[in-house]
Amino acid sequence: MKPRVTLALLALALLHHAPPTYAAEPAPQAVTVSAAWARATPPGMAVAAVYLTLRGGPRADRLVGAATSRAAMAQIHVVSAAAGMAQMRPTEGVDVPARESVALAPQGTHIMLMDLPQPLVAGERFPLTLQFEQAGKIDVSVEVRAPGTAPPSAH
Ligand SMILES: [Cu+2]
Repeated sequence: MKPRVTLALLALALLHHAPPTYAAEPAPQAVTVSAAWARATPPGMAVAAVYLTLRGGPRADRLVGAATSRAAMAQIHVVSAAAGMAQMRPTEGVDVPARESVALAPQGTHIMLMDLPQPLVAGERFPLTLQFEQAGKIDVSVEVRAPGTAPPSAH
C-alpha cells in the first residue's frame, strides 16, 4: 500500500463528511428564512405583523409557531376576504413545500405579534424564533422598517 495516499484520502474523507450525522439525517435547517421585517409601530399600538420569506429544503416542512421576547404572544395569521372585508385569523401552520418559496407578505399570511410592551422602532432589529415541524426551531433577526410606504395623502 501507499500510506501517504491513504492518509490523504482519509483526511479528505473526514473533511467532506464532518459532521458524519449529515449523511444519514436530513440537514438540521431544511428550511431557510430570509428578509424578515416588520413595520415600526406608532406609540400606543400594541400589535405588529412580521413578514418573511420561507424557502423549502429537500423535504417539505411546515411552520407551526413563532415566539419573540418583544411580544407577549406571536401567532401565525392568514388573511381571507369575507363579505368584501379582509379578515385575519390564526392558523395552525403554513406549509413549506420542498424547494419552493413561500412569502409571508402584507395583505397576506403574517406572524402577528400581540401585547408589545414597547413599540417597534425603525432601524432596530429583534430576534424571532420560528418553530417548524421538521427543522425544529430557527432563529431569525427581524428588521424594523419605517412605515414609508404610506401614500402622500396620509399626511
Ligand atoms: Cu394578524
